[in-house]
Amino acid sequence: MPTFLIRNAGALACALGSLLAAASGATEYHVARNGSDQAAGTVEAPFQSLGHAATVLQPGDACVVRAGVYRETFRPAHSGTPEQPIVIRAFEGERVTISGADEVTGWIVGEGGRISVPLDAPVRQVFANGAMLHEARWPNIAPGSVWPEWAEAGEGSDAQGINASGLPAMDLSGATIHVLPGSQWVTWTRPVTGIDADAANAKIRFDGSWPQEDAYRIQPGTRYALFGAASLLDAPGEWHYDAATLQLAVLPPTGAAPDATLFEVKRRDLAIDLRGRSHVIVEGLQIVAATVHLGDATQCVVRNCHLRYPTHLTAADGWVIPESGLVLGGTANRVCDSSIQYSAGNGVGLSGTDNTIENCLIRYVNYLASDCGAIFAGGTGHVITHNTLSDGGRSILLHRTLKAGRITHNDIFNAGLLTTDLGSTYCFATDGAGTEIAWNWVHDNQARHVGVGIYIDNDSRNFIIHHNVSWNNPDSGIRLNTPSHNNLVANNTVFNNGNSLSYWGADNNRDQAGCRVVNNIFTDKVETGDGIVLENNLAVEGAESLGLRPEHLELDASSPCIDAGVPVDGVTGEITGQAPDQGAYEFGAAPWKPGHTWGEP
Ligand SMILES: [Ca+2]
Ligand SMILES: [Ca+2]
Repeated sequence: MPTFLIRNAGALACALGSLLAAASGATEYHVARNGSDQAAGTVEAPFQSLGHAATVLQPGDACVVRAGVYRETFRPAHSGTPEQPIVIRAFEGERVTISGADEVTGWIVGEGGRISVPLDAPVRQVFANGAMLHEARWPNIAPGSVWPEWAEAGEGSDAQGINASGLPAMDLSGATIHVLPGSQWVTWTRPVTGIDADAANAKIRFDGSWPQEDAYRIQPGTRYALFGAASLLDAPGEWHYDAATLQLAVLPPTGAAPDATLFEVKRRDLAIDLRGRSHVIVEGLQIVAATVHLGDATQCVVRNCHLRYPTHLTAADGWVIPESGLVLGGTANRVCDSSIQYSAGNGVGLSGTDNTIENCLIRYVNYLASDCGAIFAGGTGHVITHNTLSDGGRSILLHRTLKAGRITHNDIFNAGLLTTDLGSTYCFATDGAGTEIAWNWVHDNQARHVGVGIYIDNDSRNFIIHHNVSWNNPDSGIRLNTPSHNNLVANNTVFNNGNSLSYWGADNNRDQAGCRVVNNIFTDKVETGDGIVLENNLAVEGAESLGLRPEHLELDASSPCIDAGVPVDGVTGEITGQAPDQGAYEFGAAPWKPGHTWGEP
């Protein structure tokens, strides 16, 4: 089976990188917090900084980092070679953190438990004991959450302002408004220009000059939040930076005594900078408040690394996709056995050619509520396999411009935590050029409106969608919005959704020419257009009669789906019994399971 080979090729390359490095290491340099950059860099006399090690590493060398927090960016001066990669890794069994944040001390305790400190440079993100605090805002966010809370615009709200009920009278100087208008697809931010206190309700003034068509119109009920004004600092765990007085003020989280709390402020975007580098292996590092950049990199590997808060953003601009998360561009790079959590935008921004994301856990993404996801994929030929991808403000795996990709064995859930009309996987007007979406679990889309499992939106073509299980998606398990051409939907198990298979097209476009739907199990409504071939599907109402439930996706011995399928070129793998079965699991074969394999970070 081709997928099996490719999956193992990926794992092999991840492991091979380590072996090569271990075998070839021309020189092994050590770095420790208590070292010296004037030392020899040996285990007995280590360097102190990653920056210094980065200047001396030659092909085949390794940088072995001892326990501690390193507040700097590692950018190797040289590339490795295929036979002699450069390696940076944690010393065996030690916890090494590269942080984009700097420690802040010298707090002055003021009224009401508020503490403050003078800081010259503007502040973007603040942490207390490693957890993000929130820029002073309204409505307040629950402690421990990254998801914005919203207020709803009152009657009379429009592009020039929002009528606010429930907003205490306050000075909003310096505030920004974050708005989720119209159909609640994406958000915009704008500076607040004033507050009109004479109105029956306070009217928050700003320039809402994005297109005010239906989908984006500010109207009664539009969701919004305010942040960035000193007057909004009223809840434990909030902060405000005053650019005039150059003071950072914090209301410490409940129970966080200022003397016993580590406060940090983000100061660097990158922890590991491999832009334009080749054959560098990064292994076993904790990375916080900064990210890893592999733009234009070649055959680099990031393995067993755990990123938290890779990107923080506060400016939203509709459908604009900010560069965010781990940036994976270039050619034949691999990110494996790693985690990425708490990104304002993407978990991974994927571009370039033939890159791999494998056995990763990527979640808590897009709290900015833009069009970002756990993975935002463009480029060609990437392999996205055996990942757990969950908890996003909008779609989870976006493949808007990905061609000839392989999206296999991923567990994808909890899309739509902030916005509407989206897919756990999503593309629009995309030629997949044979992109395969297979052996994934796609479930529990949380969107309040049009929450879809596998969403192939209007004018998309040349996708092969097979052996997926799609359930608990309130709109549809699979959508082929029209026009939809040459898409193959085979051997999927689609149950407990609003519809099993559906479509929508502008002006009632029904064109699904060249699409084929075969060997699927559908337990809900199936709606198709013109030119599509439905063949040999089992369409029955109700999942219970088939024994399907999330904890038991395989067929029962009595299932009518056993041996009820027909062979499909390029899709049917090894079979048991007389013929392929319908649905995603072949009765009697070892059951497949998607997602990462290594547990919690
Ligand atoms: Ca507040
Ligand atoms: Ca069979």
